[in-house]
Amino acid sequence: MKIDILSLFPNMFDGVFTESIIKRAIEKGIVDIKIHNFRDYSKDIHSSVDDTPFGGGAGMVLMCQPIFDCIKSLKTDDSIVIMLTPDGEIYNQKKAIELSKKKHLIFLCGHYEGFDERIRSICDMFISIGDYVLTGGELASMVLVDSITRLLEGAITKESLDSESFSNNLLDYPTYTKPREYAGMEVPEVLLSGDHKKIDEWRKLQQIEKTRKLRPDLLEDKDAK
Ligand code: 6GU
Repeated sequence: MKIDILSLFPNMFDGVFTESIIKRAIEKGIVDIKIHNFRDYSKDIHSSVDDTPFGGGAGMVLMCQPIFDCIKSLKTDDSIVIMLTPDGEIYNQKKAIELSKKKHLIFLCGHYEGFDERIRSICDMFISIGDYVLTGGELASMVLVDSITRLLEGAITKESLDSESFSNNLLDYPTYTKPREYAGMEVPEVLLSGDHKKIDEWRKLQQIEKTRKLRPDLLEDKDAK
């Protein structure tokens, strides 16, 4: 998969893509991530990317030209252009799975200000990562890249994906490692039994009970996946 990220603050991405699973996925050639500063596409002599809003009001508005030109230079027939914006559709695991099947994603990050409304005309999707306000779309795009990359073939083992939270609309079951007893707390007996049928049943039951207790909304929302 190819991912292009348009941002005015490319340095914000340092570290996130150079550690752990994403780092390995890049090294293995599973995902190719490039950050583009759309300021580089400004045709203005001062390299401006924003201006004051028509009609007045506070703040600045990201203008069409640099973003249109940057996206035009990257877009192919296989591309999905996604604007990260607090007024977008709320992101979830179902969306992550859907996006992990695409060939090329282009993420557009805003910062402080809004976008000129006409920029929406060249975007295919509008995504928010939750009902709170971030200073920009950068952190949101990192959340998307992380959650999508780990789903790509070869990034992590298939077993890790099968039982994890939100697959089948259920939260993950509890896990334990050595020692058997720590600070007076024991590992559930069934996990030490060696009876894998019983262990599977116990884990499934734990998933259902945990979800009912912590996230009953997931059991009702068959679409959430
Ligand atoms: Cl995608 N952008 C901003 N600025 N704030 C957000 C968001 C995105 N998602 C949640 N809050």
